[in-house]
Amino acid sequence: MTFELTIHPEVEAALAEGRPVVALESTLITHGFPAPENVEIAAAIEQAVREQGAVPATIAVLGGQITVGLTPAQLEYLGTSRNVRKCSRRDLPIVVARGEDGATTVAGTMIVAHWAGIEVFGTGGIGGVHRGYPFDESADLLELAHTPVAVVCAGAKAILDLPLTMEVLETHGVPVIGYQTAELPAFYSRRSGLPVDVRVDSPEEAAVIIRANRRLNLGGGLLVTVPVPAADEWPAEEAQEVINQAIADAQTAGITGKAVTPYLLGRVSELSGGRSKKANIALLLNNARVAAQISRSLADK
Ligand code: PSU
Ligand code: MN
Repeated sequence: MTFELTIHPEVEAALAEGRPVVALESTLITHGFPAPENVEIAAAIEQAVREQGAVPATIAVLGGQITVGLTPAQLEYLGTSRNVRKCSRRDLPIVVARGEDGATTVAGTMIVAHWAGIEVFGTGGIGGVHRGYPFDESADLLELAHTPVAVVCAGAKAILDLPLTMEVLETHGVPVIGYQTAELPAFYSRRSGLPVDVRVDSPEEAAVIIRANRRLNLGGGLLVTVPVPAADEWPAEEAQEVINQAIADAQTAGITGKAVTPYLLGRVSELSGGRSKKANIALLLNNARVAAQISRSLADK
């Protein structure tokens, strides 16, 4: 299987030596933020991983080649190119067959990270069940059911139906771990009112559960949910109005399928005058740091 992968030498060396590696997704670069700041944000996320003593492995498909760990030039290319397919599980064979560029979602990144032997993946928020459209359920949730990677995130995006998302995670047997919280974070804001399955207070405590998941060979992933730092929080009461407006605009504009999430995130960013973006960037950097700390705990056995 691994014959399809191109692994950056630095990532390959770290994996071979059992040193900590953190997988990072690329959809947030191509579909989450506009150029050129997307490239700066991606570089800052990689830097945050490095500062905590782990090696970042940003995952994407370049010219049909599944790539683990990008060079700065590849990151720049991806962030500024206009023809990059948002790549979830179902898109992987298409981009590989056609030699296209693809930016991996949470689901796509989990698959490739697992192939490469990376156990920890840091991102912003996972996809989930869309509000008012309970059949629009992100493939991220199914991937969490099937692929043993720990996804460090700030919960599911607040544009989603969080209670239904939690129900689906429960159905699929995905443990939801609260990192220094007993409540599921709501992406831009710290609280959702929904309880997580277990609270941990340190990277070591998270690593113990990830190791148990590996030992039990349950086959699925885990979610480690980290609240946005308090200083950068966009309180739920304020966010709600903007989110409702963005959802209404998506309906009016007739946005469907995989375009829904990028549209909503972009619209929320516009309507909030940058308020959502500040929280989004802060939580991405914070999650990258926590993911790196957990991968370090996992590495020292
Ligand atoms: N969170 C962000 N920005 C993003 C995403 C999440 O802050 O761009 C992306 C992730 O890649 C996630 C995807 O996997 O949105 C979910 O898309 P969908 O709802 O179509 O499954
Ligand atoms: Mn969808």
